[in-house]
Amino acid sequence: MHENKEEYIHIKYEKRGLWNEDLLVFESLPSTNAWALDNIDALKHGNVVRAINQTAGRGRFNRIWSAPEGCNLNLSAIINHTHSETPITMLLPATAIAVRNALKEFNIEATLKWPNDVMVNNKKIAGILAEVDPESNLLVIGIGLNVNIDSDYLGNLSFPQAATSMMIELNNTFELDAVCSKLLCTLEKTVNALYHYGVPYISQEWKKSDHLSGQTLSINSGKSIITGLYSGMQENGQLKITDSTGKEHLFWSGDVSLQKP
Ligand code: BT5
Repeated sequence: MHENKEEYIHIKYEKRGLWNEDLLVFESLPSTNAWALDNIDALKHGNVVRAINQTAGRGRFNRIWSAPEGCNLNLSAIINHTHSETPITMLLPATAIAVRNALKEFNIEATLKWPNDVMVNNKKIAGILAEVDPESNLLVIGIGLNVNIDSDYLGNLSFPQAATSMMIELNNTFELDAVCSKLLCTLEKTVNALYHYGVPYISQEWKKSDHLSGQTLSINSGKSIITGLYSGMQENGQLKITDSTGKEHLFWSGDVSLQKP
């Protein structure tokens, strides 16, 4: 393990990760994704790293993922995708579908906003960060799910996109371990389904709750901002939009904002 192993001692070590592999629970880590990537040599397919308190959670493009102590689910799942012919990029939508399915079990209906947001009532409830270790090719899929964050906390952060939590939606607090178990169960099922049925399974499930369906949107890819009509998620995970001249544009990543009708 990496030199920081002495610094962060895991508090639980259970066989309840994906496919019954180890789940490592830490009292506190800066970032579960960063820890997993730093210690990737000691991890394998199906391991899950969870932090009760995540002090420097990160989003895409090194943005900050905020979570007050002990309120949220912060975890990273390790997937070895090297033996599959399905595009690795499909693990990201598969994970979003798994989060949606877990929320459904708590009576919360969510929609999926390409590429990595899970939304409830037009507010972000979860974000996903997928990173690949370049040497082992292991995929680290980080999930941040707002469970017991209250609206005062979220309001003070004033994110560009409105945010919510399970507690705000149902006016109820949730036991984090129960939410974690449910989520790992739906994640395992969804990844199994991807490997068994292939990409069509993910496309079909995505369409059932596609947040962008029928919308005009702008996508900022970092290099350009293009506005157009949403034309679906492709079978490799890319987003397609059609601009006002009829030209089609494909994106691997970017920030999507909806245009007001
Ligand atoms: C994401 O990035 O949404 C990916 C978040 C992944 C977090 C997990 S937690 C476990 C694992 N370990 C990590 O270190 N990370 C992963 P992005 O699409 O770039 O969105 C980030 C933006 O979401 C921020 O710039 C804020 O505007 C907003 N944001 C931050 N915290 C939030 C929260 N708790 N709820 C809703 N929005 C939030």
